[in-house]
Amino acid sequence: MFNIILFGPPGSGKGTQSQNLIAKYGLKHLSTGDLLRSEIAFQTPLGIEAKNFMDKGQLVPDEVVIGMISTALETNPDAQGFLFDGFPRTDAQAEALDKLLQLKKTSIAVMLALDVSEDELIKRLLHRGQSSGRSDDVDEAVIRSRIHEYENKTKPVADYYKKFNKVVHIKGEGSVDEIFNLLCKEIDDRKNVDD
Ligand code: B4P
Repeated sequence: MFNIILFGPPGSGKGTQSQNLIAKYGLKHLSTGDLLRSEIAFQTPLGIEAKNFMDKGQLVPDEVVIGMISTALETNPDAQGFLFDGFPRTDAQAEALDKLLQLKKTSIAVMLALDVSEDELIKRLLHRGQSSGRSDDVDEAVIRSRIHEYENKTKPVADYYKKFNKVVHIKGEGSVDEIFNLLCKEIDDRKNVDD
């Protein structure tokens, strides 16, 4: 099994690059943002609770997202590997993920961290907000709250994986294809060792 975390601030290209990466490597894509938006669309109790946090640009409570990931891992026993997109976003989520993967006798191979400037993030998200229908992309104040949450709670998660020498920083500005090629090179280097 080969498991990757795609890491970075909101708007750094995680969702965009995930689509290309899962197509190339046959990994199961687990995006907590997508899972939460699906719960919201079906108006489940979990979705109604999560929407309150997401609309303010805040992180959803750890127990909610950890439960969702745990279920997703259980329901995909035959996956060749997982691409985690937008998860883990706190130290508690990272520790929970390690335990869940240990139960499956596997671990994270690499955390690929996309680096993008704050001005570029805001520009991208406001642009997406014009067409995405995502309420958290429309208001610049909400976007700034998301970036603030990232700086305070999510960025330190990279330190957790640095202890195990698993973090690689990738320049997340440039064309989608250029960034994709940089990501693939890092994955191929590690996959060849793993195979
Ligand atoms: P997510 O759904 O994870 O969304 P995101 O981080 O805002 O965006 P992403 O990074 O995937 O978008 P992308 O850059 O691809 O989270 C939404 C919310 O859900 C969070 O704020 C939080 O409330 C909640 N949540 C999710 N996971 C959670 C967790 N684990 N714990 C707690 N709460 C959680 O795309 C952005 C735009 O950039 C797109 O329009 C794209 O086209 C464009 N773009 C991409 N690459 C580009 C490039 N190279 N050049 C120019 N534009 C580019």
